[in-house]
Amino acid sequence: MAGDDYEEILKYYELHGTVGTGGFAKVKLARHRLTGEKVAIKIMDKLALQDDLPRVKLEIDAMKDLSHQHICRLYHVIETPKKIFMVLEYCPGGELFDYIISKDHLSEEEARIFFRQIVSAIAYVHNQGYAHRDLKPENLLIDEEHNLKLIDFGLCAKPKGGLDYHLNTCCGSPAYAAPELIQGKAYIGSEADIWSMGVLLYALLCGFLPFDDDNVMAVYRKIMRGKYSTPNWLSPSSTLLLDQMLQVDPKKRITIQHLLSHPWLMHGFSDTVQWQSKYPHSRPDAQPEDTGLKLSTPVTRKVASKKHKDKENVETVSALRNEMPFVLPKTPLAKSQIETQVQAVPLRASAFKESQFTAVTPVKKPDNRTNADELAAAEILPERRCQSVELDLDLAHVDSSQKKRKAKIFGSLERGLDKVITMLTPSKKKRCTRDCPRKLKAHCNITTTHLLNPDELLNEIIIVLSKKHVEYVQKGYTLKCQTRSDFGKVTMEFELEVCQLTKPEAVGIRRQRLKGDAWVYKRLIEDILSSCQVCCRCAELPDEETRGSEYTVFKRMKD
Ligand code: 6BJ
Repeated sequence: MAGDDYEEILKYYELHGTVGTGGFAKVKLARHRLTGEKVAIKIMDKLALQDDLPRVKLEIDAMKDLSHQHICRLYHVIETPKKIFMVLEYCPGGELFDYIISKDHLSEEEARIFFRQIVSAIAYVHNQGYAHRDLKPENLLIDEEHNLKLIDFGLCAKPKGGLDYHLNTCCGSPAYAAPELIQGKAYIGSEADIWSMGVLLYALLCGFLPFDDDNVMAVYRKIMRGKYSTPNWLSPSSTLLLDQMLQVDPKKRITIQHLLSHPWLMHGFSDTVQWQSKYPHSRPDAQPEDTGLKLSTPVTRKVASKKHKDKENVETVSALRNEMPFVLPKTPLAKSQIETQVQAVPLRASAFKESQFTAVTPVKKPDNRTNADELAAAEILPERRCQSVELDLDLAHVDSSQKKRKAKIFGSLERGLDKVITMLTPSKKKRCTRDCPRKLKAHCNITTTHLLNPDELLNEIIIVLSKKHVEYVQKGYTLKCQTRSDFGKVTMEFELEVCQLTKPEAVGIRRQRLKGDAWVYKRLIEDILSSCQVCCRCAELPDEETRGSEYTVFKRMKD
């Protein structure tokens, strides 16, 4: 029973809205019942995981091993017969990707602040003997203090003989992949990470990718040539640093040690990048005593199907930690030590054309939002109906004093009663129907409009979605959208929510990518927003340079 799988997690956490879905995982916001601490919970279905289960174990082991101010913390793991729950540090600022696109691109100063944090995290990761192998702005989240936290260690590698051992698995996102990796050559994980960091820095400074195309093979060809253009706003020192990172020959590429004190990273700073962990030393077996949660619960394995192995290395690593930076053995390759599994490179979805958006969506009048309407829409998309049962409403519906009270009440109750309340909570939430837009604060995921009438905007968006054959299900002022490939596979999921902004008083659109390629999503959202007639002013503004024009919708609607 699904309930059994959630029973354990619900003992400790109140679950809220979904903020991300992947192939086999979804991320929900949650709150620790006793401490009130907000967390994000990655929920994975073991059956759906199948061959990817080892990747999850790898991610858990890596996150247990890594404890750093710029790496998302793993507080708690719960395993049930069917699910794995990873309780993770809460990063309400969302993805660095969304932050970049909301600003077009970052100033050199702001990019430097973020990039120093990225270098710090990666220097630490490499020093611990790991390579991340999927560095991209979607895998960097912004926390409450506007600091970056690296996530998603599902593709990381820790070669047994140290990081100088070659790897063979081709993984990560094509646009960020190093030339040696896409050529299928054996490669050094740390060198490949430096290349991805170069692509990442380019995205921070430019707002678009250095090697991009609708066709994945063309992306690969561009990467292998290593030629890219730079917009005129880049300073010579930024261009030089990018050139040092984006060297096709990995041996000519700058190393992480050199990055720590590179003039570009030092500019305006008196210190080199501090990469050592500022957190107290690690949890030997991820017993979460020092997890940051004031009141925590032990790692729970209701049914421990397999015991974690690979404990031999952990001690050695702890002994090396912070003491022997980057001194890793340079031993020749043994065949048995080369990873042989070659993973299929995930296809980048940017080749989507409008014509590929197939299924037609139920169009509903926004001023006539009834339960019957929702059901009708859900019937057309049955999988959405299932999902909407799980998509419980977020905490914003509850005022903060109520939230605090709730946490307190839960804290003082016995376990049994606690469970009863847990079971009652969802149905109570379901009663909340929204007949006015939520009041939200301006945020990088919110586009401000000049409009004052939310219904007019909602109507307009619905018309545009239908024209573009984007499927949606309406839930009050939220449109849960998805696109599909010609084969019916869901390629992208995102939410658009018409909201009321207070300062300045205006109607806004909150957007949230749940699934799919971030850059494809960006183009689609820009297309949708610029197609809204009520915002037609945006489209009439003079074009900037070819590249820039693509990215101005967000900004123009704000101006
Ligand atoms: C991870 C995801 C960690 O408030 C929010 C907060 C989004 C936290 C957020 C706005 C919002 C509010 C309500 C409803 C919808 N986090 N925090 C994957 N791996 C490790 C950590 C995370 C994800 C997070 C995201 N959003 N949206």
